[in-house]
Amino acid sequence: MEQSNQCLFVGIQDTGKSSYLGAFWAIESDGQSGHALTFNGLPPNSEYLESLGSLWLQQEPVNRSPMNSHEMEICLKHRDTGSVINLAIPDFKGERFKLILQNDRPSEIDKWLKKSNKIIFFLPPLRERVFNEEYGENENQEAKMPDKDFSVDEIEPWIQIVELLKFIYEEKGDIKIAFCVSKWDELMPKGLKVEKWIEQEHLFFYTYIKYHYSNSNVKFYGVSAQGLNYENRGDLTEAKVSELTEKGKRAYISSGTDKDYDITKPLAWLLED
Ligand SMILES: Nc1nc2c(ncn2[C@@H]2O[C@H](COP(=O)(O)OP(=O)(O)O)[C@@H](O)[C@H]2O)c(=O)[nH]1
Ligand SMILES: [Mg+2]
Repeated sequence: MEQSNQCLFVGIQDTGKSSYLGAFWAIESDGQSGHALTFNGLPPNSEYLESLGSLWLQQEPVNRSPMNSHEMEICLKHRDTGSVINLAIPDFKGERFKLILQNDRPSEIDKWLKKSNKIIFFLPPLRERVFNEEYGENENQEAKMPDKDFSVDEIEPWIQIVELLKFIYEEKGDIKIAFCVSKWDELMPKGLKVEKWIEQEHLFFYTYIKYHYSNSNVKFYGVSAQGLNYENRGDLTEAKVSELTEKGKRAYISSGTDKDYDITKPLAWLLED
């Protein structure tokens, strides 16, 4: 029997997952975009998606509000072929994935992973150096023994990412993964292909992928869900961005320097055989 398409939505904190889902909801939920995938019925309990969508429309960042977010599943359909993919979102905060890195195994991740045969994996655009600065690694800290208060947040994000990918590989082997580097609007000026950027900046991660996954199972996408950096707008005034939003030319997917306003493309690729 042919296995149905079950995709797991993966990413550590701050990799643009909620922003992508907000844009996705705002752009795709009325079914009028003409993009490759469309909702195959709207999910129940869509209040959280709804609220992420209105933040996106209002050009407001997603704050880490304590609003209850729970696991959910959305079903998408290919507009041309009619084939269907279920997207499982274990939680919106990325907390579940953190538990894996602490050698915990949240039962719902086990459950979703078992069912899944495709992965959409969000990555941050920043280099390690920037994270080091954020976490104050260069401050005058005494060497500490690991203690029971050890927090996953102290691990370099790109090490967390490799650990997470290892965990997935050990469970699922060489399956199809769409890697999505968020905030691509900030990296596009570099003029690099997304894959080239990964290779240059994150060689350890890139090598892991090349060694464990077949080329045809992996694709790299740049994603700009917001279409801009709200804190550094340049000439993208609020009015200009509203205009782009209305025209469907704000959020985009990129392979490097191009813009494809169909943000369903990574999932559409996962859906292909
Ligand atoms: N420049 C830019 N910033 C973004 C984009 N998407 C998200 N961000 C910012 O990245 C941060 C983390 O995004 P969020 O969606 O909350 O990540 P999550 O923790 O993975 O859900 C927020 O400050 C967002 O405003 C984007 O497309 N472009
Ligand atoms: Mg989030």
